[in-house]
Amino acid sequence: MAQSDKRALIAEGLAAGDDDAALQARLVGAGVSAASAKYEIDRLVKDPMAAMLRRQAARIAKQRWIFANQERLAREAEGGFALDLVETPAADHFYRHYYESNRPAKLTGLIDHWPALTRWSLDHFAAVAGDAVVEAQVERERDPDYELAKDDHRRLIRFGDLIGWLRQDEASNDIYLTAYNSGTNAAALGPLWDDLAPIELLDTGRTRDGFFWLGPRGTLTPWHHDLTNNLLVQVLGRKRVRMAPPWAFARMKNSRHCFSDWGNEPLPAGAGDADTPPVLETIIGPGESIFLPVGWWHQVEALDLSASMSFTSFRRPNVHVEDYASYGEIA
Ligand SMILES: O=C(O)CCC(=O)C(=O)O
Repeated sequence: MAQSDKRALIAEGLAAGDDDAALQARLVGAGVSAASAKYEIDRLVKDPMAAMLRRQAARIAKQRWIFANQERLAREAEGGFALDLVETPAADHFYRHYYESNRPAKLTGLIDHWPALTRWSLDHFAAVAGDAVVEAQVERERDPDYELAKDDHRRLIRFGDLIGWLRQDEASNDIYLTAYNSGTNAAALGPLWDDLAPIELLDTGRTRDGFFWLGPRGTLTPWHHDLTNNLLVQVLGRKRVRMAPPWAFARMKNSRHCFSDWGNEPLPAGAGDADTPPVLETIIGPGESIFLPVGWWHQVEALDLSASMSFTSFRRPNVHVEDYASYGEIA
């Protein structure tokens, strides 16, 4: 085995927290002779990089213990590890028990006053903005990384053409008008704001501060976490939402940015195990919302033709993204 390969194995072992015996087993297991493995390991005593890697591995192990405590406490909570349903939450209750506690919840009664609940339909969208040109995400099915590569999938299309395609009522993940397109679509879809009204739980001074989602049955937003707290509000059709807690980080296979290698895997609701995270699952229908706390992993699937809004305009700064990179984004 080349010296550089041996060094790579040693680095991998040190980063994983191997002690000398485990390092020896790792090297011998990969085909290095016992004598050569011992020679390499003995040299590590004088290697400052090895010492630093060992210290970092110990710190990460300690962080795992902190996460494990959070998991234990979440399971010991009244009702166990479960998703609360809160009907018409009072703001102080919501901020104390969910927003500030970093706990998700399914919320009802937030948008009962929205005209959109009775108005929104494909006919309505065609009537108010059918001739507008909008941006949507397209050709998603040909690309397993369609979310990570979302800039490559942006296209301008006539809103009326998108609506015509949605009228075929085919299940598809190929086309989806998402929050990511909101900047481009602000003017074109401006008339839709006449169908909405302020949500009491949010900062009601921030008008037109929300994101529109429209797609067929079958759209899939893969497992990821947001960099803000997020309120997903369902207006038309149903969506299945699966969520996994931040303390399940090690089981979430986070290899790039805020995405998980679990992708579109329908991880089962329940306690999880050594390899899979605990998962909360619910379905939100018209008038229902889900609070997605910052750092919580989620995956969303449209079960019907679906229109939703999402909001980040809470009565708190919600600025977690600002220092994200300084904590070392996974790239
Ligand atoms: O509704 C969807 O498809 C995805 C929503 C979501 O992931 C979000 O708002 O962060």
